[in-house]
Amino acid sequence: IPEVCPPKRTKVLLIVFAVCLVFALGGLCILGILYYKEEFDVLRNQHKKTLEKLSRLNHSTGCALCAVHWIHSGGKCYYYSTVKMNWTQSRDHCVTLGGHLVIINSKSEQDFVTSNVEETHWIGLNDVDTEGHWVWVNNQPVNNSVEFWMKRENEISEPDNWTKFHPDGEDCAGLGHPGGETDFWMDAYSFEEKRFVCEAAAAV
Ligand SMILES: *[C@@H]1O[C@H](CO)[C@@H](O)[C@H](O)[C@H]1NC(C)=O
Ligand SMILES: *[C@@H]1O[C@H](CO)[C@@H](O)[C@H](O)[C@H]1NC(C)=O
Ligand SMILES: *[C@@H]1O[C@H](CO)[C@@H](O)[C@H](O)[C@H]1NC(C)=O
Ligand SMILES: *[C@@H]1O[C@H](CO)[C@@H](O)[C@H](O)[C@H]1NC(C)=O
Ligand SMILES: [Ca+2]
Repeated sequence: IPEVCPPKRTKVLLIVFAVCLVFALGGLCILGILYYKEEFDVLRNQHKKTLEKLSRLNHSTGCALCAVHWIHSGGKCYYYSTVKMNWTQSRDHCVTLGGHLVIINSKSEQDFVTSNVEETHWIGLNDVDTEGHWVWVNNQPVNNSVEFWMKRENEISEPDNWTKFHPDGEDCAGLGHPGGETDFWMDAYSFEEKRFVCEAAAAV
């Protein structure tokens, strides 16, 4: 009687081959999963970074743009100088940069501007033209309900028009004074060299 079943050796080979195939497919599967997982992680990272960028933009600008080195706040751009100049040079330098010495119109603007300074800075306020009449660089007088002159308990408050070092007195305003706190306005000699804060409209 002829043998119809395949020989035993062939059977064994087939089984071994099948087992190998299963292992090979499994390996491929794992490689594929690892590969896609890596791709997925890269994509997920990119997505996360993009979201962060968007959120930063959202937060920092509310669709307003400031030039490089200028900081956005409340629809305006602010520039904190690293160089020191006297008041008139500071005023002119802000104009050269496309802005003006900072004009402080609210408590929140005062808080923002002072939050970024750690030493005395010029602001856009002086009484050069009329003694005792403080005007901003846009010729607007100081609003008496929005002023942040330094107050002293039992002594004269700012502006005190100190004449100790110069007989003309003090005609320009800055945040604080050299070596002192910077949260309030003080008058100072216009020829003093200080850092300064410029302000400009934000591009929308
Ligand atoms: C950006 O702001 C808009 C409106 O306030 C908000 O709907 C959106 O979710 C914000 N996007 C991000 C990425 O924070
Ligand atoms: C500041 O001091 C100068 C020099 O003494 C004086 O001419 C000027 O009137 C003073 N200004 C004020 C507002 O007191
Ligand atoms: C001064 O500031 C107050 C408070 O912000 C405001 O109500 C008032 O209109 C301002 N006055 C002038 C003349 O701008
Ligand atoms: C500021 O410095 C410039 C250049 O040195 C000078 O011409 C100007 O008179 C100075 N201004 C004051 C107020 O000292
Ligand atoms: Ca003073």
